[in-house]
Amino acid sequence: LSPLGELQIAVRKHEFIVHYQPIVALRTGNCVGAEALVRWRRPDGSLVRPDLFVPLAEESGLIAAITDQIIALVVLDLKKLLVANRSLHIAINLSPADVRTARVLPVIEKALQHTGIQPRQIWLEATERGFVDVGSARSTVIRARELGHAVAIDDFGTGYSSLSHLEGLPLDALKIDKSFIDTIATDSATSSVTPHIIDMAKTLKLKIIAEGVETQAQVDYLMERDVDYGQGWLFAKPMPAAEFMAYCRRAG
Ligand code: G
Ligand code: G
Ligand code: MN
Ligand code: NA
Repeated sequence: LSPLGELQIAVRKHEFIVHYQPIVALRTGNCVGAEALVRWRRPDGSLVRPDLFVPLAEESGLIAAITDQIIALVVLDLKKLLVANRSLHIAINLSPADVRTARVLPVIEKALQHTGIQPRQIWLEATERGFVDVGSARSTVIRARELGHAVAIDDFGTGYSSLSHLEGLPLDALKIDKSFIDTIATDSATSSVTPHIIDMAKTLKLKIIAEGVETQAQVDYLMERDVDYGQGWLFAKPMPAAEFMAYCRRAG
């Protein structure tokens, strides 16, 4: 069976699960939400990381069905989280095609009906690749925000977004890619770029989420520059929903 054939079967059999990586307000240490990260659970119980199948899913168009399954899983988990908590948000990753077509917006709208989950509790993340066609991305972002979602640009700094690209987009947040966070408190060439990304995000009035935070030195640097949120192994690795619920109870 080809990799694509296997992935098709996985979609048919709903073999995808979601782990949650907490997003923490740096100033208070409180958990404000999480990013939903898909894993493919093979019949033998092993978990396949998204970087090993999302590209094939995107090329083949299977990503749309996978995204729909993730939306359903996130809504089920958020309903349980609501019992324990109040205003947590979950960020869902959109593929570039989802950003171009806005196809997912009615899917999310329908999934939220009769759940008690507020649209503002669903954040949408898309990498810079999703914003290459600014015209269609812009209408998706506008519509998503009309519906009450927040929209973040993901992995910022790794793609081809320019300031002029972003200026036309009414985004809520920017996630600074881990590769830039890694350079904090080192003297590598890219470390001089990180403060400029932070300044640019502030100029555009975007909330900033630092990805891949691993050390307290990075937190200190980010807090000095008023970065709002962090995500990374220093706080927690991605984890199943039940563990995330327990984490939220501990971390406020
Ligand atoms: O969890 P991990 O670090 O292995 O995720 C790697 C990358 O895979 C993430 O940064 C993200 O860009 C992508 N990814 C994770 N979950 C999803 C998802 O549900 N949909 C899409 N399109 N991409 C995802
Ligand atoms: O959306 P994105 O492709 O950026 O997903 C983040 C990925 O990076 C996740 O798959 C997660 O497992 C991984 N990750 C998150 N935090 C850390 C971290 O602090 N260190 C490292 N090495 N990887 C991380
Ligand atoms: Mn992401
Ligand atoms: Na990211």
